Amino acid sequence: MTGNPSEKDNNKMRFFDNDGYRQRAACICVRNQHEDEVLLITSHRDKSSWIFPGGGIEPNESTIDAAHRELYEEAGVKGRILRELGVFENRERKHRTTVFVVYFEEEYDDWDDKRLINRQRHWYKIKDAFSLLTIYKPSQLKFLEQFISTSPNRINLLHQISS
Ligand code: O81
Ligand code: MG
Repeated sequence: MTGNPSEKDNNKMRFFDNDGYRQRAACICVRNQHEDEVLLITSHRDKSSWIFPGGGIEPNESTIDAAHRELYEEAGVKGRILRELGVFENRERKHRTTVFVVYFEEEYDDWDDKRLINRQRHWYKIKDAFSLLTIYKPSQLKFLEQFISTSPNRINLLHQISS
């Protein structure tokens, strides 16, 4: 991706389902095998708001490729997909997001959205990510809830959330 933020928006190619829902892919990127830290990025609208990396699937792009691309463009991170968490529908905004759990492999100091819109990234403990999404992006909280309830480490994660 090149150009400024407005070019980014103008160049956006969107891919819709037959019923008019925009298709998205997103990543819950975990930092270690305990799966107790996840990667969040700042919102393009509000730099104090935190969200999961993700975005629209482009025509002729697989859902998995879109997940890798968005993670790299928005967060400057590469990883390997561990599992598909599910497809999450947002009826209000009319989009569906396929969410993948991704194991962190590499991070870069310079990435597209940092250059274009000064997007930031940060690793958060599950409890803190839960609090931030509750405040800033309730529509993505259900990604994290599903992640917690299906993680191999769910007993510890549930304990962290409730403590
Ligand atoms: O670009 C969200 C964007 C924004 C979303 C959507 C996200 O202009 P878009 O529709 O592509 O923007 O809007 P809705 O209405 O589709 O949900 O949410 P909102 O609440 O700000 O309108 O902005 P953010 O979550 O950052 O506040 O995410 P972005 O940070 O990546 O721009 O775009 P997207 O992730 O679906 O698409 P792309 O491909 O990443
Ligand atoms: Mg996005």
